[in-house]
Amino acid sequence: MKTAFVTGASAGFGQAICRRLVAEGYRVIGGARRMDKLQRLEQELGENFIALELDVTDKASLERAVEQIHEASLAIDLLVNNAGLALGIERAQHSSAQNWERMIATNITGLALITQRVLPRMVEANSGLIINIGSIAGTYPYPGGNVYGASKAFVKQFSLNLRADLAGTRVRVTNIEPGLCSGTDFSVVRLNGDMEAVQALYKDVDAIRPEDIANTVCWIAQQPEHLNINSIEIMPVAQSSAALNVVRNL
Ligand code: NDP
Ligand code: 8X3
Repeated sequence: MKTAFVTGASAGFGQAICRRLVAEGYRVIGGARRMDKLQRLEQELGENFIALELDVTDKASLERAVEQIHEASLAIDLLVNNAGLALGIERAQHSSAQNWERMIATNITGLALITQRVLPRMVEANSGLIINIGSIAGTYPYPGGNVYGASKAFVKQFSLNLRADLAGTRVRVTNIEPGLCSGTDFSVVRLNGDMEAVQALYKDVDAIRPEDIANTVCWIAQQPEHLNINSIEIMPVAQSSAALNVVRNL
């Protein structure tokens, strides 16, 4: 039986990915801070789901989680680095330093350190797949994207650089870059619980659903071992690029 470790398993994409991977026959370790949510998922999914308390911004929590996995002699075949968040949509000049620090700690430092702890055993086994959850915000700038988008640009480049370091091994790395997705807590967190703003964002838009991302993870994991899917960018049909902004009479 293959083992997957999914970070950010208590909501949104992470929860959908856990459900899908268990259905595909994986043993899944799901990490997040909210244990009540993970325990509910454990009740739903049964013995092939293991809830693991994890705060990727807390080095002690991260070390404890990785130790628990090693002590249980679980070799991770698939790591899904999904835990992440955006905080605020203000322009840089009006944003909060605290929000910036938390996004960097979660989306960059947390993701890099989890990878750093899991990778050596994958290399030793000469097998394994890392799927990072990036974002279209790592490629396309938009007002208010500032540090969030930059953190996802880190995920994009980190994924490519990992591939360079892993040359000569069979360990694979993919970056999934989704666009607008509804049905997760992402915008509730980003907009600080302003449900009117959340509803306005998704109004009359047929956005990506968490199950679409779970399907994508599953498809990547099913590819033959001689293939590496470097990146996948996904948008809802309803989302597309806009023209560059021009300000007149500046
Ligand atoms: P959700 O808010 O629904 O889920 C985020 C998950 O990350 C939760 O399980 C949360 O768990 C976990 N998390 C947050 N901070 C930490 C932390 N410090 N330690 C451990 N876990 C943490 O959002 P989504 O499912 O939408 O987002 C998942 C990923 O997808 C993120 O990386 C996001 O940037 C990315 N993404 C989302 C898009 C969208 O439109 N929804 C589009 C593109 C990318 P807990 O709070 O219990 O710790
Ligand atoms: C989330 C997608 O477009 O809201 O990463 O930044 S977007």
